[in-house]
Amino acid sequence: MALLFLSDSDDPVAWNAALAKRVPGLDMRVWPETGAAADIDAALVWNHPPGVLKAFPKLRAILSLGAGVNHVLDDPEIPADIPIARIVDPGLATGMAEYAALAVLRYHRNFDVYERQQREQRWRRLPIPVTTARRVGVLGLGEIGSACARMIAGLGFPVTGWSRTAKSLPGVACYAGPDGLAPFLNTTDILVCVLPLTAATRGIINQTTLAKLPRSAFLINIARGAHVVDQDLIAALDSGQLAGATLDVFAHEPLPREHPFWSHPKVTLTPHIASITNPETAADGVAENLRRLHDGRPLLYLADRARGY
Ligand code: OXD
Repeated sequence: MALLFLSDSDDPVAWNAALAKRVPGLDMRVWPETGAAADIDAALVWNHPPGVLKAFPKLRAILSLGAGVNHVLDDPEIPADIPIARIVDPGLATGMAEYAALAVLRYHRNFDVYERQQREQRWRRLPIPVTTARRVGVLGLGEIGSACARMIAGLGFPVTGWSRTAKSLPGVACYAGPDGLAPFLNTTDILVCVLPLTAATRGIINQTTLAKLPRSAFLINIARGAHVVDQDLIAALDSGQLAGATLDVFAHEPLPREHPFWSHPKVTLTPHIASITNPETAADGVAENLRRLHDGRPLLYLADRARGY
C-alpha cells in the first residue's frame, strides 16, 4: 500500500515514524517525490494544491490531516467517488478546548484590560467577576465543540451550545437549528465558534448575529476564518457591541500584513495554532483507516460531502 503525504505544514518525518510503527511495510511517499502515480492508494493531506490529486489514477481514499475537511472539499477537481475521512484525535480536541478555556479565562479575569494597563503603566484593580454569571456559548457541538463545552463548564461557567441538529450534552443547555440561534446568542457573553465550515455556516458571524449578543460580549473563533464577516466584526468592536475578539483562524492565511486585525486594539490573534495535529496522538486513527482500506472495509470518520463536514 502506498500513501502519498502532502501538507504545507505537517512534518513528514514524524508522520512516517508514527505510521511505520502501526502499519508495518507502509510505503509513504512525500509530495512531490511520489514515484509512479499509479502506485498511490491513499493520500494524507493538508492544504494540497487544488487539482493535484486527480493525477493519481488508483487513489481510493483521501485522509485529512486535520479535523476539518473543507480544505479538501474546496478543491473542485477531487474525484467524486473517493471517500474523504477526517482526523478524530483526542489530543486535537483537548488542544482546542485548552485554547478556548484559556481565552475565556483571559477575558473573564480582565487580562486583556491588564495587558493594556501595563503598556500604559497604569495601576488599577478591577472587581473580580462572578464565574457563575458569565455565560459562555459554544457554536458547534461536534467532537471538538463538546470537548470545549465540557472543559469550560468544568471551570464553573454556565455553558450553552448551538448546533445544526439537536444534541444533548450533560450540563450544557443545547439549542439547535435556525430558530435556536437567536435565543442562544441573546444569552451568550463569550461566544466560542467551533463550527465546521459549510455553505450554511460561511459568514454566520455577521452584523445580524453579532447584534444579537448582549452588549460588550466577546468572540473567540477557533473554527475557520470564513465563518466571520471581517468588516462586520471590526464594526462591532469599534461600536462597543463587542469588547474583544480572539482569532486563531482567518479567511486568508497567513493573515495579510495589511489586514486591520493585526493592529486592532481589541483583537488578539494567533497563527492557527489552537490545536496542531500531533502524529503521536493522531496516527492510531489514520493507521486504522489504512488497514481498513487495505482489507476493503469501510473507513472511519468519513466526511459527508453533501453536508460539507
Ligand atoms: C483542523 C485544524 O481542522 O487544525 O484540524 O484547523
